[in-house]
Amino acid sequence: MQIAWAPNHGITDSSPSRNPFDGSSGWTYNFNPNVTRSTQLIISEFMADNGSGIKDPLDGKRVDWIEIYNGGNLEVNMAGWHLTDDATNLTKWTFPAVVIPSHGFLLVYATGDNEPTRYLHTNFKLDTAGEYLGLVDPDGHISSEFSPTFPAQSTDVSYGRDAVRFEHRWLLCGGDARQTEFD
Ligand SMILES: [Ca+2]
Ligand SMILES: [Ca+2]
Repeated sequence: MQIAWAPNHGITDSSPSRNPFDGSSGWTYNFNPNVTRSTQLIISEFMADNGSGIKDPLDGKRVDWIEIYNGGNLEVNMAGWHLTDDATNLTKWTFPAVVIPSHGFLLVYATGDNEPTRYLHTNFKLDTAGEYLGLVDPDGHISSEFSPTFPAQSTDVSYGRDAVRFEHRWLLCGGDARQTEFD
């Protein structure tokens, strides 16, 4: 593994003189790959009442869907991450090994099927009346959630966060979710 530091990293030690980190052998560091991923993945958008939007590629039905956004600078392998609609069961559905690139999106179909083939299908659906929705990392930490519930949803209007400002917003039409396929 190679590690590099930005020229203007601003890292210092904790002494009063704040000696700048130079990467030389006089320093030690610990690399924790879990620090960034747990805070940079969000549920960016979802659809709980799909009347005329994205179709399930397996059977052509219009289904609930959830979009995940990786706001970090590293790709994330989702193996072992979870999505859940139950705050008392944070490991309800587990992702297979699928990679989301840095600043990439992944679309998950919330069909209740847990379809194990080509596309991602959760074992739960989204309640139009509103319910809990969470994204949980392999260590059980909540990375993104709508708590205690997301608000009641309208047909063909998706709900989500601005991927830059992380604010909740209603997203008209909803059909612009970035559809992602994987093999
Ligand atoms: Ca639904
Ligand atoms: Ca549900």
